Amino acid sequence: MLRQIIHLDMDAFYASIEQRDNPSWKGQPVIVVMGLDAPHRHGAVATASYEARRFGVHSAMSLARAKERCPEGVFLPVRLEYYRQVSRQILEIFSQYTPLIEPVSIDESYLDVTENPHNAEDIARIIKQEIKFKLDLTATAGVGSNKFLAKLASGMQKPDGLTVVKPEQVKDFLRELPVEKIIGVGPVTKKKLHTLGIFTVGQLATFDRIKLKERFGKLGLQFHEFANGIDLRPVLPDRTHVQISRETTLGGSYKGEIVPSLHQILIPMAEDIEGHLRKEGYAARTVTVKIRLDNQRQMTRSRTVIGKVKECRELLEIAKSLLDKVDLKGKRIHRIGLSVSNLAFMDDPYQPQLFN
Ligand code: DCP
Ligand code: MG
Repeated sequence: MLRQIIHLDMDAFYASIEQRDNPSWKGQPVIVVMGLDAPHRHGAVATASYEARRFGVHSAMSLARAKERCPEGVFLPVRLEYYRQVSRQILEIFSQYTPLIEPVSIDESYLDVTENPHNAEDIARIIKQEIKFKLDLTATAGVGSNKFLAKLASGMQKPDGLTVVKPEQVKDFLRELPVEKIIGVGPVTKKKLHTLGIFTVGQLATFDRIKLKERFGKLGLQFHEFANGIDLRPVLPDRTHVQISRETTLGGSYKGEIVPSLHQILIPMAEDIEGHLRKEGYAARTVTVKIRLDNQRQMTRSRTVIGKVKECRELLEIAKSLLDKVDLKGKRIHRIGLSVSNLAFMDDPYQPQLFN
């Protein structure tokens, strides 16, 4: 089935947030700088509002250069924690339309809306409106049948744009683009492709696959697929921040001496967590045991493993070894909790059907 993918990227993200919060800066060249408040360090531009870009100021430029180009600019320090909060608010809006959200940076995500009965263009438009209405910020969206096309589309009209690439338009859309638009084609590969007479994506698309493979190995085949608008990469929801936890209250009746019985208490929690992980197709990398004592003091012990944990038995083993490290003698235990975090796909990440 043809997929429906939306790529969303916020416009001049940090600068737009600052302009929103300080309306007197709207329409002004705002330049958000990393290291602005640390004068001994060399500041670098994190981003510039579109007004500032007209002066030639852009991300990664040195502060000194930005001041040269735009002396009248409003220079502000980065407030990363705050921007992260806004980023989470944006993800919350997305989550009303699909659970398949893959954030790729603080202001950029892929959404797979194939299962949503509405068409992707309408969803993208509504999401943009909602971001404007609720957060007073603008986003640019691209819609296509895969990630590669959706991202290219969103790059076409910025800011506040919406570009849709319909299946019948893919060929025309790609044909004249420079070959470096292909994922994985950096300056070196670009030169090599140029020596083969390949300057545009259209030329790459019709180039002999076998020759590309000889020249670039497997990557060559990948380039050829992208050039023909094929990209099978699934939208992978980021679950690394999610935690699955179970807790139980012991009411202070448990004394730490009875650690073996604490192990017993962990069993149903571990079983529960195992079931939850299996259902969602995830395994965990981090296991945490939390103990709250009578006097409200809390102890937490975690272990992150190199492999992945998914079975009750493994979970319990780690939990027990964590418990053994805590000195509970003579202490009254009020609550105990077991949780897993740092989630990853249980098997091959190329198995989106795990979600359906
Ligand atoms: N960022 C940064 N340093 C960089 C690039 C970006 O700190 N070298 C930060 C600031 C940006 C945010 O990441 O606001 C998002 O990056 P984008 O590349 O999406 O840039 P903007 O959202 O600022 O602008 P655009 O409208 O081009 O997306
Ligand atoms: Mg952006």
